[in-house]
Amino acid sequence: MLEPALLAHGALEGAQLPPDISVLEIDRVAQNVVKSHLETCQYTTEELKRLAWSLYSPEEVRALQSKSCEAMWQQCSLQISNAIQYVVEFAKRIDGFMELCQNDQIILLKAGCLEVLLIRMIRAFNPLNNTVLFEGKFGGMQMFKSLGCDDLIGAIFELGRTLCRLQLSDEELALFTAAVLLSPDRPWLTESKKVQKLQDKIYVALQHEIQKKHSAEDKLSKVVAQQTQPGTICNLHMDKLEFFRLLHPETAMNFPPLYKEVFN
Ligand code: MHQ
Repeated sequence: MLEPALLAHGALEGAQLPPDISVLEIDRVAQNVVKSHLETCQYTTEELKRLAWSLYSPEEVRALQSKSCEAMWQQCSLQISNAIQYVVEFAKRIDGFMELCQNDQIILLKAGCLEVLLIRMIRAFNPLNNTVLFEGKFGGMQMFKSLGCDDLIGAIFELGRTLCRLQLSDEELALFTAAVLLSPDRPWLTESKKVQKLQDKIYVALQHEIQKKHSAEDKLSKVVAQQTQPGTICNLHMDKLEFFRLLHPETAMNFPPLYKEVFN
């Protein structure tokens, strides 16, 4: 028989609010998280719609492909580092995050920012032609050939396609990425109970948001199931980075400070 306590605490089970969380509080959490997301999402939906038309020409793609591996890593790490700054700002604006001890803030950001970035990517990913925004224009995965990480890039594009199929709204994306950031199971957290409480509220808010628009489908479980995939990609990225560091220590030394701090 199933343990009743386990059922009651499963993030995916039922829509009941824990007795100490009011509907009002959940609304406040949702509003804060969505506002924080919209203020820090780097590109507005309108901007992205306009940009979707500017594709790299075959010549431009060839030029990217003929770059050295080092130059391309440098360029990518700069873009990622920029985007991470927005994720950090997003975290800081989530109610409760800044009240965590600094140690835990750093642990959550280090562990979660690439995952959040990869989930945010769906806003800048076009599943119709399999292109992603890179330095102001959209291009396919061939763009990144000179990195020599076809498996990593393939996994990232695959994730883009899978997540796009969920057709998440900005509200859902905001709450989902906040829940990923506030994962209480990150190693070395000192106040994981506090993080758990914040994440619980966000999950309840996400559940409400999903119920608003979608007639009782199991979208939440699909959304939550995706959480493992970005994690796998993050490990793959760490492997590639480690390997790259061995081959090109000088270039790796000159990576943007934020990128180094997050991934060292
Ligand atoms: C953000 C905007 C944004 C900015 C940068 C790890 C490695 C060496 C290569 C985009 C990965 C290459 C990234 C730049 C490639 C998959 C990376 C390089 C949403 C995410 C997005 C679009 C990043 C997506 C992943 C990109 C293209 O708001």
